[in-house]
Amino acid sequence: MHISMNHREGIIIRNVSYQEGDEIRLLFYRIAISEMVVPYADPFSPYNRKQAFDVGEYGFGRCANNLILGCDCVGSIYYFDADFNDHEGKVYRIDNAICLHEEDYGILMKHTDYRNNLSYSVRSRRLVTSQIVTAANYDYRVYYYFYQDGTFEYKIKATGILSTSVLTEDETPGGLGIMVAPQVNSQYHQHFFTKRIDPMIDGLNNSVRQVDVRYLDFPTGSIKNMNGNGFTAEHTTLKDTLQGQTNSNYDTSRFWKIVNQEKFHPYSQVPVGWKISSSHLAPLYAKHNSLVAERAGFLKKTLWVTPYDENQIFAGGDYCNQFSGKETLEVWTNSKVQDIEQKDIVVWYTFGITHLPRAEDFPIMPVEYCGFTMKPCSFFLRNPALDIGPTNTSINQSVFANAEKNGTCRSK
Ligand SMILES: [Cu+2]
Repeated sequence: MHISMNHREGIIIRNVSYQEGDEIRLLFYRIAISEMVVPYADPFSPYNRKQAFDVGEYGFGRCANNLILGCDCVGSIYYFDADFNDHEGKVYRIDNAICLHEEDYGILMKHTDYRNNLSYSVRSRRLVTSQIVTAANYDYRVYYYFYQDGTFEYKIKATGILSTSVLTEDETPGGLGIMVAPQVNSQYHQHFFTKRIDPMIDGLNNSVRQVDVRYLDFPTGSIKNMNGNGFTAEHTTLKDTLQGQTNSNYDTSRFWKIVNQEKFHPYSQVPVGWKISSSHLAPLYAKHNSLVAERAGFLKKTLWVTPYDENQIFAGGDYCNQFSGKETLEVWTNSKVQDIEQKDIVVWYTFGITHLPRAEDFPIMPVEYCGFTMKPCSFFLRNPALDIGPTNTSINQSVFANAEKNGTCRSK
């Protein structure tokens, strides 16, 4: 892969591929954040205008921190600096803008044979590239994780200071926030992150399949569902840009797969693919004809699939500041119905946090996590991490707390 940074999107990951023997398999052409929006819930002036666009208005690169060894990043760290231009065109440098390192992430896989109690345990090491963005009051820690089983994970860790307002002595938050200290009101709000994912799963032409889990229609007691326990997964290929606008559905455990319909897995008999899922899929609670929904119409759907267009990078429009919302992802997608099946496509995926602040978030907020994962889904022949050996103490230098003894991850 290539790692880079620009003033607006912050870290950009390009040309992600996986080498399997001599074969290099293409995965993703480009992954970056497209827009981030924080709409607040208070409908009264001046807060009705409070809706930060942290990518388009602030810039994930421009607001990047200088990362500090041992504080922001621990371990054996490689840093990248980032060079930007100021308002006069002069170059300025952010030292240590991007961090790259490996870290232990618990157990990748393990099995204990219950008959003889022999076990085999492989620890997970993940490659991390990260940055920290300070957008006024909030600090967003941004992480791209690459795991040995092929999993990609994008995680946001939000911390920093709540944006608060002062109440008079007899005023209350009125159901639109909570008091985190006497007369200090912290309003309800949401943090949305819209990722632009340009896939190339085993080639440039890809499709998106929606997966919904449903119980079988056959009634309990019928021959095809005698005890009523049956359920199945329904796969729907999204064919055009109207079908390509879709929402999460907890009732059907819905997720999406980016697939290449020209290449099938020999055992699973399904197109090779990459599954995208998140447990942080909040709907936009502002009304869909609100000011914020006009500027950020892309928040009305969890997923958008569009044909690749090199000019369509920013879901909130190229020039976001004080923008009316005329050239957003929602507007350009709805201006014309286009075919998206087995084409060079772009996937726009929104996740986020609905933040009803707690008293414990004040005066500085402990980290709140959200993000999504992409996992190979009948892409590899079998578990691609089988080539990783079992771990032992000579690798990770673990010791007993109360004795000088060595252990091994193979018991007996
Ligand atoms: Cu918040």
